[in-house]
Amino acid sequence: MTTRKLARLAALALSTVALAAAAQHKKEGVTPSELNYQAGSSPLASESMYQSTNPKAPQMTQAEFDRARQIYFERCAGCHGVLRKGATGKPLTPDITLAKGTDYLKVFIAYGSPAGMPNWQTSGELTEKEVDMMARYVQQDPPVPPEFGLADMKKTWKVVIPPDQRPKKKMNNYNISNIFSTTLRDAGEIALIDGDTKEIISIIKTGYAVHISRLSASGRYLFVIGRDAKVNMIDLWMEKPETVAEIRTGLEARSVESSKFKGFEDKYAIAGTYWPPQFVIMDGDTLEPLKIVSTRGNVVGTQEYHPEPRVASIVGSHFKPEFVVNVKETGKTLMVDYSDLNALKMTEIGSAPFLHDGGLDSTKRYFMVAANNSNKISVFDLKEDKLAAIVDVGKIPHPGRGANFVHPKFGPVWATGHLGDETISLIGTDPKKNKQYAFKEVAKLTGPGGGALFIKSHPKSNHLYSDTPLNPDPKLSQSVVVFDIKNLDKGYVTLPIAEWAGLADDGGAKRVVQPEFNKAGDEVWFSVWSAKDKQSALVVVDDKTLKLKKVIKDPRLITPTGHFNVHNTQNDVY
Ligand code: DHE
Repeated sequence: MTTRKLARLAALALSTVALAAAAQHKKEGVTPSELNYQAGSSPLASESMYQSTNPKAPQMTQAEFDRARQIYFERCAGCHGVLRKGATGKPLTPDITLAKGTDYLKVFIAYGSPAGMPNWQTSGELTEKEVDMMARYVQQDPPVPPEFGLADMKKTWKVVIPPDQRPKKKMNNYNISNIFSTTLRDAGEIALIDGDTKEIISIIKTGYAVHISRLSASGRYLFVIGRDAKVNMIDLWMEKPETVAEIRTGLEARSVESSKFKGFEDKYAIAGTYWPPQFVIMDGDTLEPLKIVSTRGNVVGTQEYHPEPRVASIVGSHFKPEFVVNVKETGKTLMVDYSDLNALKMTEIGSAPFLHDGGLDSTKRYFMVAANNSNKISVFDLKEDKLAAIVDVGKIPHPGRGANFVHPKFGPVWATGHLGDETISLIGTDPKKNKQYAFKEVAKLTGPGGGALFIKSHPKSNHLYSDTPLNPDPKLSQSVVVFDIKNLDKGYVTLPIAEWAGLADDGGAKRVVQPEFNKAGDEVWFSVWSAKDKQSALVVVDDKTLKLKKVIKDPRLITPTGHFNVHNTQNDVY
């Protein structure tokens, strides 16, 4: 038998294994949407990169290489890492991939694996030709994107309106503490919406695929970060709020925050980047970059060196002049003391790899962060700068910032939903009066299914809301569930939010995403998120009656996802 025939037979045998694996995969409930959530598009695709050639790798034309690189950064880098050294997905460096060979790799790319690799070809996402190209591409040396240092940042830094030319007092009649900043993801914009009148105040251009908004301690400045690491600083005191400073802090990012400790209000801003793996502390009035710190280092536990540990969530401590910076792949949380930037002190606390999103407990003393692919919540004491606990929860916790409420039996708890299962974990957060429940998973509620991203409550509300936008069943992805905090055993009621939006029947996904309260805590806002060429909307629900209060529709509301109420974001109310 020729070597070619043998290879074909081997590939066939492998494909049968992979198909069985894919079936098993389904049984385990890993859905394509969960996988695609991690495999979001990276703006690095359009950066020029250094490329070396590996004589042992299979041949590729320059055009094939460029296209494969683009596909890699759009589909694969989120899990396998920019340098292909592995993140939540396996490493794909040539020492591993060359040994496996093109036929073997093609099968895995085409059919996926039970460990979480999507079935790119059988799902129709990639053609057979593209799969072949990707199998050859991952055997080449990984192209390396450039670093992004102080000089690069300064080149992009613009103070549009200098501090001395900005208003000395609020110049508009908006109730700015009840404004919502809504992410218009694929438009690269945010919508500022008046929470009282529900009218759009303005649409502001921001970075590419804008991700989150955060507020300065005073509530005057709004910071918005795009996936391309562009930060916009918007002055809410202006007659018509606008960008007063902007900067690019790297090539890819997700997090921005500002200093909240007494005496340092509005003094500093911070942005964490996915690439390069670093964070930068900036002047809180102008965004001038002041201090850059790399997060490259060793993974907790194995102590192996990781060349690209991404900066995930960041919170400003209310207990010390510190930023709490969560480094994803190394599983380290850095308490960064900003009281003296020249003699920067950092307390590094290891917990578990894959730190992602999280929020504070109701006293703001404890920070709870999902180590998502470790199925754990790490709890940090921000007063003592100590790890308080690591709590086992369900599959792939995804809290957003989580939800705080007082449980009738367990006292104050913080809650998270999960991407990988239908449970909602409640963790006790009161070591003073409810010590026996503190930092333990005290209860599991049953939600409608996996694919949950955000959960929310409010000190004035008796309800707990959980979305499931990534559930493959449209009935679930287009609705939210609500629990009565005083009667959790009764289970949930379902609100058909997308149906209430009354959108055109245009085939849009209409995913219902991210509950967010207004300042008073008597209304909850949701995005109904469809593709950029389809109609989307915002839906406002009356928290007391759970009835529809208002649908906000406007052709400018393109791909709304997250929304951030000024008061609640400024004061960490959730
Ligand atoms: Fe997010 C928060 C990263 C996909 C909407 N997202 C965060 C944070 C991180 C992160 C690190 C925490 C920031 C902080 O608190 O400082 N998100 C990522 C990804 O890496 C990922 C998985 C893939 C990607 O390519 O970006 C991803 N995120 C999404 C989405 O697909 C969502 C649903 C829609 C969108 O707009 O892109 C989405 N992420 C959000 C929102 C928050 C967020 C709304 C803020 C939650 C909050 O309440 O503060």
